[in-house]
Amino acid sequence: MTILGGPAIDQQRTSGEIAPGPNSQEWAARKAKAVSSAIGTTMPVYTESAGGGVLRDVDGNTFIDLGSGIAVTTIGNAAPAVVEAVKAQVEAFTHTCFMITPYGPYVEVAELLNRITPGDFEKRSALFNSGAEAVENAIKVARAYTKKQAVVVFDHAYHGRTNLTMALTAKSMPYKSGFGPFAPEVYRAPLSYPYHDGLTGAEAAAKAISVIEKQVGAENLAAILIEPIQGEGGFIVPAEGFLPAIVEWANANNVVFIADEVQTGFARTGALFASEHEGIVPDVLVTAKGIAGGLPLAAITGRAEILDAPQVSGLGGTYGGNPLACAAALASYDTIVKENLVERAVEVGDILISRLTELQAGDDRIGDVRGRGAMIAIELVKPGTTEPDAELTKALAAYAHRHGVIMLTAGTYGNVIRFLPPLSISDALLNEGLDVLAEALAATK
Ligand code: PLZ
Repeated sequence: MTILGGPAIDQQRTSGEIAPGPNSQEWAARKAKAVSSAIGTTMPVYTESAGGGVLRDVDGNTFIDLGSGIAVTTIGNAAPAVVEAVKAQVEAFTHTCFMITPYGPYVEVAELLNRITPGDFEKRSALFNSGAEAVENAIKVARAYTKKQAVVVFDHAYHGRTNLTMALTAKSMPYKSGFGPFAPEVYRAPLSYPYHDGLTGAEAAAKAISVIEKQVGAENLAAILIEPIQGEGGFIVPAEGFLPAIVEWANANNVVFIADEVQTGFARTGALFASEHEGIVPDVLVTAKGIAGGLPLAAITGRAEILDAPQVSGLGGTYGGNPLACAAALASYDTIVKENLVERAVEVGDILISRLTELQAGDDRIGDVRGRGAMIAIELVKPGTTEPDAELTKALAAYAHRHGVIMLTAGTYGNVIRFLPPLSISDALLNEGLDVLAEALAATK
């Protein structure tokens, strides 16, 4: 592993209990006066630098990063190739607006996405700034192409915080509550959730398709939008066969199948895209987060006839495909290839799964261990049941935070801890982070 990058940080965690130091406290006080209180923070410490799976705060405390800034810094923080590419681009020009005087890196990113996403048909791409913006645009092209309006999404889905994507997102608190009215023509179908529904993929798909046919009707349906592995919903991997059956139904009914790979994309799951695990080929695939090593970039990529369906100038935006973000994306993909990061994600996943199943064997509060590659979660339940235990989940995350490990929660019921470390993390640091989880479990027994 040669991509550690970032400023020179001791590759270790500050030992003992960490209380936010004076510098972080001072920033927190300024935040309270300057920043909308609606913007929450998971941890009370302010970042000074990060790299190689370690983050250092402004008081010199160091933390093991098991969250990658929510699946963004997959190739590591301040990865050298990204830093170099962005430096060169920022010195050449920062912005012209691709819709006014275009530039090559945007076209190169589109060519790259068309080449590396599943499906060997003619493709087109369009670039945006955030996952939510890209999801919105995926719906726009699906509606323009099919001349239909309805969109089907699934239980536990997360697709963003803009008006349309709030409607697509399942969970009310904190994402939607008080922010309605929401966009119309959005319908929700049951997801395959093996730990809770006990259904095979085929059975769960039949249930979802029946809801779609009875409550929406293919003749009204523009698109089915799904995360191949749900992110915020709790790293839910549908039972085998569920996704292929949904794709097959969509293909047979002139419905655009959109995969939201914002969280799963770019090597995270032990494949470049999670769609590959079951060989599904989305009509449109949405990417963001891990695409550009931390710079804001998002994309939709799909069948040429669908992406070309809207009128000329029907899609766009001032910053979409910003040259700095495009330069970062090209360098980031190079790093994924050169450092064999798809394979690294599989290795990271093997460590996570074996350590977590070992913990599960001695602890009946860990109901489920699931995920793929470096996208693994545990679901915490009341012993002997499948009833969610959000209190325990909160206590475990808080223990980890106090002991120098950045650990994220997820799930509709707030009872999932998810592990999505940067792939630049060492095995030793990853294991140390998991040791802290083991300590936290022991401390809460
Ligand atoms: N689709 C699958 O995971 C973003 C959001 C965290 P943006 N997930 C993290 C939060 O609390 O805001 C996400 C996702 C999937 C879409 C999005 C939205 O991507 O870049 O945050 O807009």
